[in-house]
Formats: sequence, structure tokens, C-alpha cells
Amino acid sequence: NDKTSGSRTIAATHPLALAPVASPPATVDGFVREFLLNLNMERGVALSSATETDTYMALAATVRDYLVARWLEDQRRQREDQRKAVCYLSAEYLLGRQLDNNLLASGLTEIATEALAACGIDIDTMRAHEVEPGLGNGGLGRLAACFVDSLATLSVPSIGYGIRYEYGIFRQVFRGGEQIEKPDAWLALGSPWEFRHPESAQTVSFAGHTETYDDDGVIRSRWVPAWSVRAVPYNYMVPGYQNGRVNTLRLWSAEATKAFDLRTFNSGDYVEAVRAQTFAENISKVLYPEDSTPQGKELRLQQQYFFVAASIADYMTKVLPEDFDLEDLPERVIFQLNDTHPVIAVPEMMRVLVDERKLDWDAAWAITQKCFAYTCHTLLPEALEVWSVDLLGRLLPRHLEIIYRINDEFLLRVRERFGDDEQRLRDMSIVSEQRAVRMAYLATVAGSKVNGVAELHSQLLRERVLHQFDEMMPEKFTNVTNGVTPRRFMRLANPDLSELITAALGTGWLTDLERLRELESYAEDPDFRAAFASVKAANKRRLNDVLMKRDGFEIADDHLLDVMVKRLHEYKRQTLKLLHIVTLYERVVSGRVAASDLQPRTFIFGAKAAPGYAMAKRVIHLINAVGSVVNNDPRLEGRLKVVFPPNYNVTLAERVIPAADLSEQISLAGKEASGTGNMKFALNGALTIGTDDGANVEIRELVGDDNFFLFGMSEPEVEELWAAGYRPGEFAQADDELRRALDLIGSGAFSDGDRSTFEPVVSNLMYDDRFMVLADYTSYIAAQERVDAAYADRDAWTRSAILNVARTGFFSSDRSIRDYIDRIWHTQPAR
Ligand code: CJB
Repeated sequence: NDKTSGSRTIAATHPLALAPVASPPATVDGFVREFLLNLNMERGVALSSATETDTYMALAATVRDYLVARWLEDQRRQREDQRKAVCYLSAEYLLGRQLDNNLLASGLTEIATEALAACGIDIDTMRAHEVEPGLGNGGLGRLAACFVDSLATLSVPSIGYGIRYEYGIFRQVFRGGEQIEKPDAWLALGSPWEFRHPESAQTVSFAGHTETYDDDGVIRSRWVPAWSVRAVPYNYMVPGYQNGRVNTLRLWSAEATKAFDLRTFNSGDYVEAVRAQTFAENISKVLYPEDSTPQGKELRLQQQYFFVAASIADYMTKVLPEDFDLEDLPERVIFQLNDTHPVIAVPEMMRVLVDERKLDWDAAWAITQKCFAYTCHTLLPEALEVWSVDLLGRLLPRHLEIIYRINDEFLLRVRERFGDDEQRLRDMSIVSEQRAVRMAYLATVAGSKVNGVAELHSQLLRERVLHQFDEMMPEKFTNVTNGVTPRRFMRLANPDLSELITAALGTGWLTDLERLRELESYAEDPDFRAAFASVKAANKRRLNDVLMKRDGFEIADDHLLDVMVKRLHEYKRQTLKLLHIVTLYERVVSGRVAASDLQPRTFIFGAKAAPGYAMAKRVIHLINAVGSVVNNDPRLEGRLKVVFPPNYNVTLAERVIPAADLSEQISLAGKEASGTGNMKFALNGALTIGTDDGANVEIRELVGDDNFFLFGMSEPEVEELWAAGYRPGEFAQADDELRRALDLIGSGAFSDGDRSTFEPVVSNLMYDDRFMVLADYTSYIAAQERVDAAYADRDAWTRSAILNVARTGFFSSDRSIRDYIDRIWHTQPAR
């Protein structure tokens, strides 16, 4: 290029430019040198005066330095090879801490440990220093984080797109046993893992109006927006597990556009100019803390459109080559919609193709339909997102027009196929009679595939929620059962178990988790069982140390550790667990059972409630209230203990799960789409007590009935009881102990005699009980008695625990990603 200046030509042929950077030598000395360089040059401090934050930041920068060369190389290759890529669109990524994961992935853990020790630094203090990025609510966000790990580990060309919330999921504290939400200022000290790229910002517009114009004889529509913001990308490296692959997670942050600022500033209104900036920045300010219950708030729609519009623009203008023939787009990319949150991407893609790239509608629609696929994560009707036509029309007028046209054409096809069945047309319409856009329907109509997240869930999606769509286009529907990354949830969370497994099976199982099957024979080996049991015991002590330090809770060695950690939601039925605890308590205080006859148990809860979800918050209060009575009543002789550490998050999960004996997965059948905590517990050798719901079904099939405590109604039984007319009071009448437990709560026994505090919980169960807690109570208590009996034979229990590990390798997120590739994406691994 003759415009290139002389110096630029030299720079372009410089060895460093050709082979971007060389990683520092992977030796202790090399690491020390790089670390000290970072400490001096990036933090501007000497080792002797460095704070913990300084050393943590320098350490993170050092790990980054080892990964960057691979990252740049992978990007270069992808540009060269242009393989079909996955763009994973997700409003949430619940990443958890990065340091340890990135050390493990790059194979640097030991070197870094030694190098830091040589500098007089204990690497564990560095681990503890990291604030986890909590950019998600629960299962859905954590699944996205597991998936980007597996995508990198399987070398799938892919980009994860999302939002860089300035405040992630709120920090939970308890005051008087009640939940108080505090802002999660995870960026207060800055994140060492991100690369900000203001020069690659995209402009995202909102509101305004649409108009038609004559484009050389063709009448076209265009959008004349009223305001816009800048979407600034922050790139995060996502290293595969020891495979040299580094993928990208690109999270968008909202900033004011210059134009916006200047215009107001020139008008002389300084205050207004600053207000504009605040307004723009609000878009990525905070993660909505609602889980499974969308609120239909305008800012939320702004967030959704903000990140998908930026992501599509990024892909189309920065990732795709300039001269790319858009007809070939489906061979080059698939956008996976993680639930309905990013579904506005569908009309956005149509707008880009039709209005901006000037394709005709049919061609654009054919491309769009092949470029999207949709994952549904729920069955709860109230969780299916809808946006009012009014709001959409105000915020995204052109998109609303496009949605109407998509709907018109779709309904024509329905009519062609099923005739003038007006009821069916109303039922299947993307725009409901309440003038709301049903995003799940839009995604189903637009997507090449629609998947549920466990076998039962996918089946119920087809039979119930999207039944008429399944009738019309059955080929679209498929299942991909969720999975979890064994790197974080086994290797990092449970190093002792990992070592024991490696000693038995050799290496390789972490990326081929079905190999855990080979442990089956070890379950029959008494020495292995003893070793396994001592790993579990050590994990309990480790948890004890963490909880003692964190919250002052003690975990007794000889207690069965019974764990229920997940979001607080009525359908998950934390109240059923509470009724069990209250029943055990009531048996003793009423004198019907001697405390000495109780199997000692510690119940651990972890749960955040959406701040606006009053019943959920009351249940949190009740758990704490029951805990403070049970834990302090001498009549129990310390044999029951309720522990509810506040602010359950990924970091705490990594400590709790490996220590658990019993995993509580007790949702009403047909309500939990999959669950992923259930998989993490089984893989770490906890036995499950659970209903036939979500992925529990598949866990039980794999581990066998002897190694799983099943209870409760099946999904068809639930339906049958509803149809017959469910009256919870009848179940209370029929079970004396259930009535006693409810009465005890209602009597104020856990609220200093005040009957009103928990009355709403009790009357909700007695007179409404949407999730049929009372109907499943008797069966649950019986199953818990089977648990006690089984735990009495500790060696047999350990054998079952080993079989749980051995038989649940299926639940690796690597397998999930392979299923996505085979059933939905049809992509090839990178070179
Ligand atoms: N899920 O975490 C959420 N948030 C939602 O808004 C809807 C569903 C959960 O997704 C997980 C991952 O697929 C599932 O395992 C879980 O059952 C579901 O509740």
C-alpha cells in the first residue's frame, strides 16, 4: 500500500508484529520476572511496598501475559480460516473468580505458586482477594459461563456476547434474619481481566420514528432514531483447558455518545450534558435481580436491545470480511439466543439486512431464520417474556413494524396449513390480544432450532408451552441437556477428589468426563472407599474453616451435611425443606422422639430472593428464624443445625458443593427446567433427594434408584391433581405431623410469639400452595427417613456416593456443547 508511511512498513514487518508476542518463559524464574515487571511497570510499585491489591493485579496481568499470544494467534487464524462460528448471546454470565481458572487452563498453577512464594506471597491470599464478577442471577447465567469454558476447551470458534454490568447481582446481607440488598461494586478496584476497546465502539440508537423513502425507484423504510448511546466493548480472554486455545467474551458497556454530549453542552447547559451521560451509562449500570420473573421494565428492554444491536453490528462490521456475500451468512455464523432476553436480535438482524444492506425481505428472512437458534430455560408461564406493543413502539418503532410483518407472514402460513381456525391464529400469534409481543413465540418462529435444557423439559415444551408450534414445525424442536464444567466444579472446587480420581484413572478425564465410569469398580474397593470418605471429611473441614471465618458458623464433623443452595423461588420449594426441619424439631420438643435418636444433621441453605419478591423474602426470614431457634434449643443436644450463610455465590458454591452429603433438588415436578446444581453435587459425590423433575430424571436414570432418593408426584400426577382440584388443607388434615409443623410456625414459635410474621407463609401453603408443597410433604418425610437409614451404614453410603460420581460424567458441559454442535450449530473445531 503506497499510502503506508515508511515507519509503518518497518513496524509491520517487525518480528513482534508478525508473531505478535511471545509468551514469557513458563518457568518459575520467567514468572517471577514477568510478575515483578508488571508490579513495577503497570502498578508503579516495588514489591517491598506493594499492597495486596497491587500484587493481585500484577499477578492477574502476568497470567494474562501468558495467554495473550495464544489469544491473538487464535483470532488471526479465525480471520484466515473463516470457519463457521457461534455467537452466544446472553444477558448473563455468572463467571465466578477468574484467577484460579486461568492459572489452571494455562497450566501455570504450580509455577505461579512457587514464583509467588519466592516473592514472599501466599497465592491463597491472592485467590481470596478477587471479587467474583457476578454478572448473572443463577442457573441461566452460570450455564453461559460453563458453556464459554467448554467452547474454548473444544476449540469451537465462538464469541460470547453480553453486558458488562457495572453492578452485578446484589450482595445479600441479613439484618434481623431478613434479606437486605447491597450494591455489588465488583469494579471498584478495576478488573485486571478485561481489555477496553473504545475505538471499536458501536452506536446503538433508540426511539424516534420510521419513514419511507424512494431509493432509486424502490420504496424503503428507515428508522430515524431520537437518541443513541455508545456501546464500548470490553474483551475477556476465555482460555480452553490446557489446549492453547483462547476464545473471546465481549461484554458491552454503555457510554454517552460525543454528539449527544456536545449538542447539549454547546447549548450551554452543563448540567444537562452531564445528565445525558448519566442517562446513557444507566443502560449497563445494573443487572436486574429478577430470576425467572421478568418485570417488563423499559430499562431492561434498553439493555437487551443495547447488547444485541452492538453484538450484531460488531459481528457484521468487524468480524465478517468487508466483501462478504450475505447469502452465505448461515454458513458462517449461528447466533444462539440464551432464553428470550436477546430475542430482539431477530428483528434487529432483519433491520440490518433489509434497511441497511438493502436485501429484499424474503432473502433477509431466509438468512435470518438459518442464523438463529433459541434455547428456552423455563416452563413457568409467568417467566415467558412479553413486551407491550406500546413500549416496543416507543423504544424501537422500526423493530415493531418488522415484528408485525414477521407475524403477518407467519399467520398466513398457519392459515395455509390449518385453515381459518381463528382460535389457533389467536393462540399462535406473536402479538397477543393484550397487545404484547411474546418473545418466546418470536424466537420459535425465527429460529432454526428450539431446544429445552433437559429431556423432560424439552418434552413438556413440545407438549404444553409450544404445543401448536410443535405440531406445525416438529423438526425445529430438540433437546440439549445442560451440563457443568468439570474444570471449575471438580478440579478447582474439589482438588482432593480430583487427585484421587487421577490416581485411579490417570489424567484425561477432565476433558472426557465419561471416563469417570471407570470408577465403578473402585466403588467395590474398601481402600478406595476409605480414601473417598476422607476426601469428603476434609472438604467438610475446609468448608467449616471458610464459614467460620466468613460468618462464624461451625460445621460438625459427624453431621450429615444436607444442602439446599439455589435461588429462592416458590417452585423450588425451600418451604418443603423447612417443613422437614420443623418436623424434626417438633418431634423432639413434643417429646415424641428422643434427641439422641436423631441422625445429627447440618442443613445448609444458600439463596437470594429477588428484591421485589415478597413471599421469597419472607421465606428467607423464616429460614433464619427457624435456624436461630433450632440452633439454640438445648433440647436438641446440638444434633440439628441450620446454617444460612448470606450472599451465596459461585465462590461459596465451590466450597459448599464438595462438602455436601445430601443434595436437595425438590422442585415440584414439571417446574424446574433442568437444574445444574443437581449435576454439580452428584459429580462431587453427594446423593440426591429429589423429585422426578428437570435433569433429576436423567441423573436418577444414570445413577440408579438405589443411589438416589426419589419422592413426590410425577409430572402427570401433578397435572391430574390440579385437574381434580387441589385442596392443600386436605393434605394437612391427613398428616398429623404436617399439621403440627404448620401450627408451630403459625403459633409464633419462630417469631418470639408473634403470629403475624410468618402467617402469610402458612396461609399461602394452607389455602393456595401453587407448588403443592403439602401434597408432597408425606412422601418427602418418608424419603428423608430412608436417607437417615442409608447414612447409618456409612460405608454403603460412600459406595453410593462413588457411584454417583462414576455415573454422571454425562453432565459435563463439554457433552452439552457437542450436542449443540451436532443438533443445532453444525460447526467444526478451529484449526
Ligand atoms: N433459569 O436461571 C434461570 N433464569 C431464568 O430466567 C429461567 C431459567 C434456569 O436456567 C437453568 C439453566 O438452563 C436451568 O437449569 C434452571 O432449571 C432454570 O430455572
